Amino acid sequence: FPASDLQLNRTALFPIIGQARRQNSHKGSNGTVSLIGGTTGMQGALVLAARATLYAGAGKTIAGFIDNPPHYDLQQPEIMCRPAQQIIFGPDNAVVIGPGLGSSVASFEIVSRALLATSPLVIDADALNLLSQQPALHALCSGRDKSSTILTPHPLEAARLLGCGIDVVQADRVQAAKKIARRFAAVVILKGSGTVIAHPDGAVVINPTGNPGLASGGTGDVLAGVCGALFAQHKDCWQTALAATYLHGAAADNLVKRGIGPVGLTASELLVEIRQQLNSQ
Ligand code: B4P
Ligand code: MG
Repeated sequence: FPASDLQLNRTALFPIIGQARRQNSHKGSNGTVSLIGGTTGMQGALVLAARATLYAGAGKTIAGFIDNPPHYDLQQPEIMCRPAQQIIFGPDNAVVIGPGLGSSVASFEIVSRALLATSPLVIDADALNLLSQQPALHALCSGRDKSSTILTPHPLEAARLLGCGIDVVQADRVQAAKKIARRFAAVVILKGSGTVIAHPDGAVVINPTGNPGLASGGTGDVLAGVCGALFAQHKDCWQTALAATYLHGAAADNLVKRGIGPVGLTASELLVEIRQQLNSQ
Protein backbone atom coordinates (compact mmCIF):
# COMPACT_ATOMS: atom_id res chain seq x y z
CA PHE A 1 0.00 0.00 0.00
CA PRO A 2 1.06 3.60 -0.49
CA ALA A 3 1.77 5.44 2.74
CA SER A 4 0.02 8.37 4.33
CA ASP A 5 -2.30 9.48 1.51
CA LEU A 6 -3.95 6.07 1.28
CA GLN A 7 -7.72 6.26 0.91
CA LEU A 8 -8.84 3.22 2.79
CA ASN A 9 -11.57 1.44 0.81
CA ARG A 10 -12.37 -2.04 -0.47
CA THR A 11 -10.34 -1.58 -3.66
CA ALA A 12 -7.23 -0.54 -1.76
CA LEU A 13 -7.65 -3.60 0.43
CA PHE A 14 -8.11 -6.06 -2.45
CA PRO A 15 -4.96 -8.02 -1.56
CA ILE A 16 -6.93 -9.24 1.47
CA ILE A 17 -10.66 -8.54 1.11
CA GLY A 18 -12.61 -10.41 -1.57
CA GLN A 19 -9.61 -12.48 -2.65
CA ALA A 20 -10.39 -15.99 -3.90
CA ARG A 21 -8.81 -18.86 -2.02
CA ARG A 22 -6.39 -21.09 -3.87
CA GLN A 23 -8.21 -24.22 -5.06
CA ASN A 24 -5.65 -26.51 -3.47
CA SER A 25 -5.28 -24.63 -0.17
CA HIS A 26 -5.57 -26.60 3.05
CA LYS A 27 -5.82 -25.71 6.70
CA GLY A 28 -2.07 -25.70 7.05
CA SER A 29 -1.76 -23.09 4.32
CA ASN A 30 -4.52 -20.89 5.73
CA GLY A 31 -2.61 -19.90 8.83
CA THR A 32 -2.55 -20.95 12.46
CA VAL A 33 -3.42 -18.50 15.22
CA SER A 34 -2.61 -19.03 18.89
CA LEU A 35 -4.31 -16.78 21.42
CA ILE A 36 -3.28 -16.16 25.01
CA GLY A 37 -5.33 -14.67 27.83
CA GLY A 38 -8.70 -15.57 29.35
CA THR A 39 -7.99 -15.63 33.07
CA THR A 40 -10.81 -16.83 35.34
CA GLY A 41 -13.64 -14.31 35.12
CA MET A 42 -12.34 -12.99 31.78
CA GLN A 43 -12.51 -16.13 29.66
CA GLY A 44 -15.14 -14.60 27.38
CA ALA A 45 -12.61 -12.07 26.05
CA LEU A 46 -10.33 -14.84 24.78
CA VAL A 47 -13.24 -16.90 23.47
CA LEU A 48 -14.53 -13.93 21.44
CA ALA A 49 -11.08 -13.25 19.99
CA ALA A 50 -10.65 -16.95 19.15
CA ARG A 51 -14.06 -17.17 17.48
CA ALA A 52 -13.20 -14.09 15.43
CA THR A 53 -10.11 -15.84 14.03
CA LEU A 54 -12.31 -18.61 12.63
CA TYR A 55 -14.73 -16.21 10.96
CA ALA A 56 -11.81 -14.27 9.51
CA GLY A 57 -10.50 -17.40 7.82
CA ALA A 58 -7.73 -18.87 9.99
CA GLY A 59 -6.97 -22.51 9.16
CA LYS A 60 -6.43 -23.47 12.78
CA THR A 61 -7.11 -21.75 16.12
CA ILE A 62 -5.61 -22.61 19.50
CA ALA A 63 -6.78 -20.71 22.58
CA GLY A 64 -4.28 -20.74 25.45
CA PHE A 65 -5.93 -19.91 28.78
CA ILE A 66 -3.66 -18.51 31.47
CA ASP A 67 -5.46 -20.58 34.14
CA ASN A 68 -8.35 -23.07 34.31
CA PRO A 69 -8.71 -23.77 30.57
CA PRO A 70 -12.20 -24.96 29.60
CA HIS A 71 -12.27 -28.35 27.84
CA TYR A 72 -13.78 -26.75 24.75
CA ASP A 73 -16.01 -23.95 23.53
CA LEU A 74 -19.48 -25.47 23.33
CA GLN A 75 -20.66 -22.99 20.70
CA GLN A 76 -17.45 -23.15 18.67
CA PRO A 77 -15.86 -26.58 19.16
CA GLU A 78 -13.43 -25.87 16.29
CA ILE A 79 -11.29 -23.97 18.82
CA MET A 80 -8.66 -26.05 20.62
CA CYS A 81 -8.49 -25.01 24.27
CA ARG A 82 -5.18 -25.48 26.08
CA PRO A 83 -3.26 -24.14 29.07
CA ALA A 84 -1.39 -21.04 27.87
CA GLN A 85 1.91 -22.61 28.96
CA GLN A 86 1.50 -25.22 26.19
CA ILE A 87 1.37 -22.67 23.37
CA ILE A 88 4.26 -23.15 20.98
CA PHE A 89 5.65 -19.96 19.48
CA GLY A 90 7.08 -20.22 15.99
CA PRO A 91 7.50 -18.09 12.89
CA ASP A 92 4.49 -19.75 11.25
CA ASN A 93 1.97 -19.17 14.04
CA ALA A 94 0.45 -15.75 14.48
CA VAL A 95 -0.07 -14.99 18.18
CA VAL A 96 -2.71 -12.76 19.78
CA ILE A 97 -1.88 -11.96 23.38
CA GLY A 98 -3.85 -9.97 25.94
CA PRO A 99 -7.63 -10.41 25.90
CA GLY A 100 -8.52 -11.17 29.53
CA LEU A 101 -4.86 -11.94 30.32
CA GLY A 102 -4.76 -10.29 33.76
CA SER A 103 -1.54 -9.04 35.33
CA SER A 104 -0.19 -12.03 37.25
CA VAL A 105 3.43 -13.20 37.26
CA ALA A 106 2.40 -15.92 34.80
CA SER A 107 0.97 -13.24 32.49
CA PHE A 108 4.21 -11.27 32.61
CA GLU A 109 6.26 -14.39 31.86
CA ILE A 110 4.19 -15.40 28.87
CA VAL A 111 4.25 -11.89 27.42
CA SER A 112 8.08 -12.01 27.65
CA ARG A 113 8.13 -15.36 25.86
CA ALA A 114 5.84 -14.06 23.14
CA LEU A 115 7.98 -10.95 22.60
CA LEU A 116 11.15 -13.03 22.39
CA ALA A 117 9.66 -15.31 19.72
CA THR A 118 9.69 -14.49 16.01
CA SER A 119 5.94 -15.06 15.62
CA PRO A 120 3.76 -12.37 14.05
CA LEU A 121 2.31 -10.83 17.20
CA VAL A 122 -0.86 -8.89 18.04
CA ILE A 123 -0.69 -7.26 21.47
CA ASP A 124 -3.97 -6.16 23.06
CA ALA A 125 -5.62 -5.30 26.36
CA ASP A 126 -3.82 -6.51 29.53
CA ALA A 127 -0.68 -7.34 27.53
CA LEU A 128 -0.53 -3.65 26.53
CA ASN A 129 -0.89 -2.64 30.17
CA LEU A 130 2.01 -4.93 31.12
CA LEU A 131 4.02 -3.43 28.28
CA SER A 132 3.45 0.06 29.65
CA GLN A 133 4.34 -0.93 33.24
CA GLN A 134 7.42 -3.09 32.63
CA PRO A 135 10.50 -1.51 30.99
CA ALA A 136 11.91 -4.98 30.32
CA LEU A 137 8.90 -5.79 28.12
CA HIS A 138 9.14 -2.42 26.38
CA ALA A 139 12.79 -3.19 25.53
CA LEU A 140 11.87 -6.61 24.15
CA CYS A 141 9.12 -5.08 22.01
CA SER A 142 11.40 -2.38 20.58
CA GLY A 143 13.97 -5.05 19.73
CA ARG A 144 11.56 -7.06 17.57
CA ASP A 145 11.38 -6.86 13.80
CA LYS A 146 9.08 -3.86 13.35
CA SER A 147 7.04 -5.63 10.69
CA SER A 148 6.06 -8.39 13.08
CA THR A 149 4.15 -6.54 15.84
CA ILE A 150 0.72 -4.90 15.96
CA LEU A 151 -0.47 -3.01 19.07
CA THR A 152 -4.22 -2.39 19.44
CA PRO A 153 -4.73 0.15 22.26
CA HIS A 154 -7.96 1.99 23.08
CA PRO A 155 -7.35 5.56 24.28
CA LEU A 156 -6.82 4.62 27.93
CA GLU A 157 -4.32 1.90 27.02
CA ALA A 158 -2.63 4.38 24.67
CA ALA A 159 -2.34 6.91 27.50
CA ARG A 160 -0.67 4.27 29.68
CA LEU A 161 1.78 3.40 26.87
CA LEU A 162 2.71 7.06 26.52
CA GLY A 163 2.67 7.84 30.25
CA CYS A 164 0.23 10.71 29.72
CA GLY A 165 -3.45 11.50 30.29
CA ILE A 166 -6.27 10.18 28.11
CA ASP A 167 -7.13 13.84 27.26
CA VAL A 168 -3.68 14.28 25.68
CA VAL A 169 -4.21 11.20 23.52
CA GLN A 170 -7.66 12.30 22.42
CA ALA A 171 -6.53 15.90 21.71
CA ASP A 172 -4.21 14.67 18.94
CA ARG A 173 -4.91 11.05 18.13
CA VAL A 174 -2.68 11.01 15.04
CA GLN A 175 0.36 12.22 17.01
CA ALA A 176 -0.39 9.78 19.82
CA ALA A 177 -0.59 6.80 17.44
CA LYS A 178 2.62 7.89 15.65
CA LYS A 179 4.48 8.26 18.94
CA ILE A 180 3.47 4.81 20.16
CA ALA A 181 4.43 3.26 16.82
CA ARG A 182 7.88 4.85 16.99
CA ARG A 183 8.41 4.19 20.69
CA PHE A 184 7.50 0.50 20.51
CA ALA A 185 8.65 -0.18 16.92
CA ALA A 186 5.27 -1.60 15.97
CA VAL A 187 2.23 -0.93 13.81
CA VAL A 188 -0.40 0.71 16.03
CA ILE A 189 -4.18 0.62 15.79
CA LEU A 190 -5.39 3.44 18.07
CA LYS A 191 -9.05 2.53 18.50
CA GLY A 192 -12.12 4.71 18.96
CA SER A 193 -14.23 6.88 16.67
CA GLY A 194 -11.87 7.46 13.71
CA THR A 195 -9.42 4.67 14.45
CA VAL A 196 -5.85 5.72 13.57
CA ILE A 197 -3.44 3.18 12.10
CA ALA A 198 0.21 4.23 12.36
CA HIS A 199 3.40 2.66 11.00
CA PRO A 200 6.71 3.02 12.87
CA ASP A 201 8.16 4.64 9.72
CA GLY A 202 5.65 7.49 10.04
CA ALA A 203 2.78 6.52 7.70
CA VAL A 204 -0.66 7.10 9.14
CA VAL A 205 -4.20 6.24 8.00
CA ILE A 206 -7.59 7.07 9.51
CA ASN A 207 -10.15 4.31 9.12
CA PRO A 208 -13.43 5.49 7.58
CA THR A 209 -15.64 2.63 8.85
CA GLY A 210 -17.22 1.91 12.23
CA ASN A 211 -19.89 3.52 14.40
CA PRO A 212 -20.92 3.83 18.07
CA GLY A 213 -22.56 0.39 17.87
CA LEU A 214 -19.00 -0.82 18.53
CA ALA A 215 -18.91 0.94 21.90
CA SER A 216 -19.77 -2.17 23.91
CA GLY A 217 -17.81 -4.91 25.65
CA GLY A 218 -15.96 -7.45 23.53
CA THR A 219 -15.72 -5.60 20.21
CA GLY A 220 -12.02 -4.91 20.84
CA ASP A 221 -11.43 -8.62 21.44
CA VAL A 222 -13.07 -9.37 18.09
CA LEU A 223 -10.75 -6.87 16.36
CA ALA A 224 -7.70 -8.51 17.94
CA GLY A 225 -8.86 -11.91 16.65
CA VAL A 226 -9.42 -10.57 13.12
CA CYS A 227 -5.91 -9.07 13.17
CA GLY A 228 -4.47 -12.43 14.23
CA ALA A 229 -6.30 -14.34 11.48
CA LEU A 230 -5.31 -11.93 8.70
CA PHE A 231 -1.73 -11.78 9.96
CA ALA A 232 -1.54 -15.59 9.91
CA GLN A 233 -2.90 -15.77 6.36
CA HIS A 234 -1.24 -12.82 4.67
CA LYS A 235 1.89 -12.16 6.80
CA ASP A 236 2.00 -8.42 6.00
CA CYS A 237 1.74 -6.40 9.21
CA TRP A 238 0.57 -3.10 7.69
CA GLN A 239 -1.97 -4.65 5.32
CA THR A 240 -3.29 -6.75 8.17
CA ALA A 241 -3.82 -3.76 10.45
CA LEU A 242 -5.55 -1.73 7.72
CA ALA A 243 -7.77 -4.55 6.49
CA ALA A 244 -8.76 -5.82 9.95
CA THR A 245 -9.75 -2.35 11.13
CA TYR A 246 -11.65 -1.59 7.94
CA LEU A 247 -13.51 -4.92 7.95
CA HIS A 248 -14.42 -4.72 11.65
CA GLY A 249 -15.92 -1.25 11.18
CA ALA A 250 -17.62 -2.16 7.88
CA ALA A 251 -19.25 -5.15 9.58
CA ALA A 252 -20.71 -2.85 12.25
CA ASP A 253 -21.87 -0.36 9.59
CA ASN A 254 -23.69 -3.07 7.67
CA LEU A 255 -25.37 -4.40 10.80
CA VAL A 256 -26.59 -0.92 11.67
CA LYS A 257 -27.97 -0.49 8.13
CA ARG A 258 -30.09 -3.57 8.80
CA GLY A 259 -31.34 -2.19 12.12
CA ILE A 260 -29.04 -4.38 14.23
CA GLY A 261 -27.69 -1.54 16.38
CA PRO A 262 -26.15 0.85 17.05
CA VAL A 263 -28.07 0.42 20.31
CA GLY A 264 -27.71 -3.17 21.49
CA LEU A 265 -25.24 -4.37 18.84
CA THR A 266 -23.21 -7.18 20.40
CA ALA A 267 -19.64 -8.20 19.66
CA SER A 268 -20.78 -11.73 18.73
CA GLU A 269 -23.02 -10.36 16.00
CA LEU A 270 -19.98 -8.94 14.23
CA LEU A 271 -18.57 -12.38 13.49
CA VAL A 272 -20.83 -13.60 10.68
CA GLU A 273 -20.88 -10.13 9.17
CA ILE A 274 -17.06 -9.99 9.13
CA ARG A 275 -17.03 -13.29 7.23
CA GLN A 276 -19.51 -11.92 4.71
CA GLN A 277 -17.46 -8.75 4.21
CA LEU A 278 -14.31 -10.79 3.69
CA ASN A 279 -15.90 -12.94 0.99
CA SER A 280 -17.78 -10.24 -0.92
CA GLN A 281 -16.16 -8.88 -4.09
P1 B4P B 1 -11.47 -1.82 29.25
O1 B4P B 1 -12.26 -2.22 30.41
O2 B4P B 1 -10.03 -2.15 29.12
O3 B4P B 1 -12.32 -2.27 27.94
P2 B4P B 1 -11.99 -3.50 27.05
O4 B4P B 1 -12.05 -4.71 27.87
O5 B4P B 1 -10.74 -3.24 26.27
O6 B4P B 1 -13.21 -3.53 26.04
P3 B4P B 1 -13.20 -4.03 24.56
O7 B4P B 1 -11.98 -4.83 24.30
O8 B4P B 1 -14.49 -4.61 24.24
O9 B4P B 1 -13.19 -2.65 23.75
P4 B4P B 1 -11.98 -1.83 23.16
O10 B4P B 1 -12.11 -0.46 23.70
O11 B4P B 1 -10.70 -2.54 23.27
O12 B4P B 1 -11.45 -0.22 29.09
C1 B4P B 1 -12.41 0.54 28.63
C2 B4P B 1 -12.11 1.90 29.26
O13 B4P B 1 -11.15 2.56 28.46
C3 B4P B 1 -13.35 2.76 29.25
O14 B4P B 1 -14.06 2.62 30.45
C4 B4P B 1 -12.76 4.12 29.05
O15 B4P B 1 -12.33 4.67 30.26
C5 B4P B 1 -11.53 3.89 28.21
N1 B4P B 1 -11.84 4.08 26.79
C6 B4P B 1 -11.96 3.12 25.85
N2 B4P B 1 -12.27 3.64 24.66
C7 B4P B 1 -12.34 4.97 24.85
C8 B4P B 1 -12.62 6.07 23.97
N3 B4P B 1 -12.86 5.89 22.67
N4 B4P B 1 -12.60 7.29 24.50
C9 B4P B 1 -12.31 7.50 25.81
N5 B4P B 1 -12.07 6.52 26.67
C10 B4P B 1 -12.07 5.26 26.20
O16 B4P B 1 -12.38 -1.80 21.61
C11 B4P B 1 -13.56 -1.19 21.18
C12 B4P B 1 -13.73 -1.27 19.66
O17 B4P B 1 -14.88 -0.52 19.27
C13 B4P B 1 -12.57 -0.65 18.90
O18 B4P B 1 -12.40 -1.30 17.67
C14 B4P B 1 -13.04 0.80 18.69
O19 B4P B 1 -12.42 1.42 17.60
C15 B4P B 1 -14.52 0.56 18.43
N6 B4P B 1 -15.33 1.73 18.81
C16 B4P B 1 -15.71 2.07 20.07
N7 B4P B 1 -16.43 3.19 20.06
C17 B4P B 1 -16.53 3.57 18.75
C18 B4P B 1 -17.17 4.66 18.09
N8 B4P B 1 -17.85 5.59 18.76
N9 B4P B 1 -17.08 4.73 16.74
C19 B4P B 1 -16.39 3.80 16.06
N10 B4P B 1 -15.76 2.74 16.63
C20 B4P B 1 -15.83 2.63 17.96
MG1 MG C 1 -10.03 -4.09 24.58
